[in-house]
Amino acid sequence: EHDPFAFTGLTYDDVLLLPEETDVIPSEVDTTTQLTRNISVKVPLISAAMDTVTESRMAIAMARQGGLGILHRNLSIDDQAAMVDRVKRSESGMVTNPITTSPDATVAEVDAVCGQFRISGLPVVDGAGKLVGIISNRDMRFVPDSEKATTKVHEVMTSGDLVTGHVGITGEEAFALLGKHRIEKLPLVDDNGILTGLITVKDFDKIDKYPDATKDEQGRLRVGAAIGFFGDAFDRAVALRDAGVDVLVVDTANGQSRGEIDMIRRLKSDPTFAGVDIIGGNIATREGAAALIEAGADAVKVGVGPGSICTTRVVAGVGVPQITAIYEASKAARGTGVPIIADGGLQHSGDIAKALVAGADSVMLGSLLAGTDESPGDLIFVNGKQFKQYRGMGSLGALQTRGKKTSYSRDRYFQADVPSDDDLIAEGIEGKVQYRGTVRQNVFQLTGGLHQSMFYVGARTVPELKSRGRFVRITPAGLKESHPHDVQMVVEAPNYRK
Ligand code: RVP
Repeated sequence: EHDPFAFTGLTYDDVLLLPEETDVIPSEVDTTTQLTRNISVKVPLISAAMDTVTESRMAIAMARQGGLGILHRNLSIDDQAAMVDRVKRSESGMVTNPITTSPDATVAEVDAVCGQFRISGLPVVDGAGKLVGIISNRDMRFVPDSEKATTKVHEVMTSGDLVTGHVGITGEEAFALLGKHRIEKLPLVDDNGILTGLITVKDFDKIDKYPDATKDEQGRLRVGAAIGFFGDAFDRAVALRDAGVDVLVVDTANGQSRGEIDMIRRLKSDPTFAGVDIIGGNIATREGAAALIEAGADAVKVGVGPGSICTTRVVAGVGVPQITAIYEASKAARGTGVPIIADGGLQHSGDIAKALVAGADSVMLGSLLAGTDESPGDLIFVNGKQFKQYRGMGSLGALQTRGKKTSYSRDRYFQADVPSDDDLIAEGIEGKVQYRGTVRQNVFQLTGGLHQSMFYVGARTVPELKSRGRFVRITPAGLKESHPHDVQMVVEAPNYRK
């Protein structure tokens, strides 16, 4: 029987977690959780695939802090693949396929490459791939700017007495060699002197500095990237896979659509994608989640309309308040081993635990990260206050083609066939959010809030939180009481904003 008023939808502000008996303290909880079938993260936070949130800088910062970044898809295939490459090269036990230069390249060229990848030097190889030297900032420092375009690498590189390691060297041996010779880079070579890898001292520093980092088997940071289903979407998936992406998100505004389901099926049945987990989304019902799981998704992303910049619920009148959407989707996922990602609508750290108790395994954040240093775009000053731009991927700005060849965001809203910018129907807005410092500071406050939630609920682990957590439904009066009231804030709190 078709019942048009099936149930009531609740969202974050409609519920609170009940305090429970506890013998847990916040500092000893473990927030490790399953992101997809095959990938776990120590921090359940994912940055949104939006062009004002996640490019390579954000993805690197999120993975270092123990979460993950999903690179947006409103750019060319080549540009997006290059971002994957930048993240995968950013930090590792060893770079297996290091960027190199040739003896005949110019110092200016090396400078440009180093700047682009934020590295301090390059191994120099001949045409056959044989290591002939190494060039670093130290070698280039005394070349005057005016001569950089004419000075050749072989004139300034270090080539005599090169310290190298042999392929298969252990981390400890490499670290000892770097220390003994007081050098920063150790090229690895095979018996014929062919360059096979590179170990840098920075990689060891970072292991100490980012103990929670989300890494692959080779010690490289993990990264995800969004794709669609329309046009050359499969070529995009192939390019991202070849660049080393760990996770692909088939990213549309209605995951329960033929185009998306077919794309997930195609990727899951292609053995060349066996090493890449596929996330499907977004859906907001039990049936939607079941459809994506049936298609083979390795995780299901939930959220139709909760996003801070989203107008789908008013433009189309469609959506499900997020706590109910998560809860419904989690019913379809139960027992399947497919994790749920709660995407959009989180405003405060307390919303993370609410999402997990409702049935999610991790959360995706847009507005809470858009104001950080690592998001794309410059600071905007308004009346002496600092802001950063933040816009929906369904906003007019993201959908229209003005000034570019095409918009890659249109098929997210199933408008790839719309002939002119004038005929677009936006489902998002363009705005700004307050500047809020580094990703590190913000992730620290967000996970800190989650630690407090877990203490109150008496949960040492995320699975314990999910099974122990219970909600109370609240009224608008209860919500008013939850926030600071009857007082004027005089000091800015690090984790509270109205
Ligand atoms: P929020 O964290 O509330 O800012 O929401 C971010 C989420 O909003 C994204 O991950 C995405 O699912 C959704 N989004 C992005 N663009 C739009 C839109 O234009 N409607 N919505």
